Amino acid sequence: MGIENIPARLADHPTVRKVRSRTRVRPGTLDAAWLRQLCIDAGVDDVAFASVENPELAGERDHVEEALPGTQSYISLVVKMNRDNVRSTARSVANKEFHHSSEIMDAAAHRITRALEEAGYRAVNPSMAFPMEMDRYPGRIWVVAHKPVAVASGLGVMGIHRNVIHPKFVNFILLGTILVAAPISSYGEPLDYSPCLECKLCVAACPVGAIKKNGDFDFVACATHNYREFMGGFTDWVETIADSADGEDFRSRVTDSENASMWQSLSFKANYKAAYCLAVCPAGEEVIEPYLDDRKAFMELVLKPLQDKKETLYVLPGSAAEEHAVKRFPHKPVKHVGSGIRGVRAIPDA
Ligand code: B12
Ligand code: SF4
Repeated sequence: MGIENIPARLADHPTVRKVRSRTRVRPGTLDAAWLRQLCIDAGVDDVAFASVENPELAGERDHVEEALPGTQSYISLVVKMNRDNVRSTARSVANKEFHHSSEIMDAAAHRITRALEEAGYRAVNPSMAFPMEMDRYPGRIWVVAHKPVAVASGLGVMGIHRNVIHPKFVNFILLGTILVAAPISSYGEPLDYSPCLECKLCVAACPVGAIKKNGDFDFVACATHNYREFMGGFTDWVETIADSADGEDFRSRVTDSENASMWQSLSFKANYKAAYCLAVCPAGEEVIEPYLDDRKAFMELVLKPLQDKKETLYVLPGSAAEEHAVKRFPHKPVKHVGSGIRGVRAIPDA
């Protein structure tokens, strides 16, 4: 619309005069090579693109349209984590690695989004994980599901543990997605093989049996133990406070260590209790060599310390997770807890 088509009062405004006097650049198709370099320079380790039209991503479409009306493309991002930190039996070390890498991802995605905005494109960078849309909890709290986008873009394939395995960096990665309201000059293709070796080390490592040999995933078992200090686990802890007769009664239900750990989660960032499925995965070009050299030695070095670690396992009473924990890890004490989610045992529906 030319300046002659707007009301005189608006046309005379200094902002309008300034903007109308400069050459207008209309954002067109994003050049894939330029965009890739922009992402790498912003701090990610790998990047690929997918179209919203991709039938594999049909389930995401309404969600991303809500987040950024007019979304046309996904920019799928990978940030590497430091491997031995993730493998450490010290939870503080592994958790710091997850949290720090997640900050790198969010910062990089923010920088890329800023650059796109300055180039005239509409784009949003949903959080790599938390914070999420808790008004929808316990439904779909995430804005965009990063895993299917990464798979459709060709950055990796889901392994038995249902995490994306990158052909080089394996699962020592976090994922991010930027939504952009423009087409990209070329989109990725899914990999033509799965980097997963089907070695089942992830099955052997999970202390609550959440990962099944056939690739099924017991979401509740994982969330109850690993996410003891997040969402449902936190709600269950609060209910224990509410249900306790007095301080002494509360201390008989929750140990000092558990309370200190909850304080730490609330003060810094929430503690994951495991992630052992990722820690032990030997696949991928950057990781596989020690496993190929000596599989037994690899298991002694990486799997056994996590299996041997004495730690409390949180399970729903009578669950398959409890049965698995007692049978496979008799040296790890099992503690009965509630899920903190209505309708998922131990909390009645509202
Ligand atoms: C929900 C969620 C979880 C849930 C469910 C996991 C899952 N397999 O979906 C829980 C809390 C268990 C979880 C745990 C972990 N997660 Co998580 N999680 C997500 C989240 C927010 C969405 C996942 C998703 O897309 N699900 C839908 C479909 C695509 O996944 P799906 O596997 O096909 O289907 C599963 C879910 O539907 C789930 N499910 C079933 N019923 C219900 C009900 C509810 C209420 C929910 C929430 C889920 C759920 O079970 C299905 C079967 O696997 C993403 C972040 C994001 N915005 O994408 C991170 C993400 C998938 N998580 C990630 C990580 C690293 C982890 C942990 C290692 C965290 C940790 N440090 O311990 C563990 C690993 C557990 C595992 N083996 O999967 C990474 C994975 C990176 C990768 N290489 O693929 C992501 C992508 C975060 C990121 N930005 O990098 N996570
Ligand atoms: S640990 Fe083995 S089975 Fe599990 S995801 Fe990695 S390669 Fe696949």
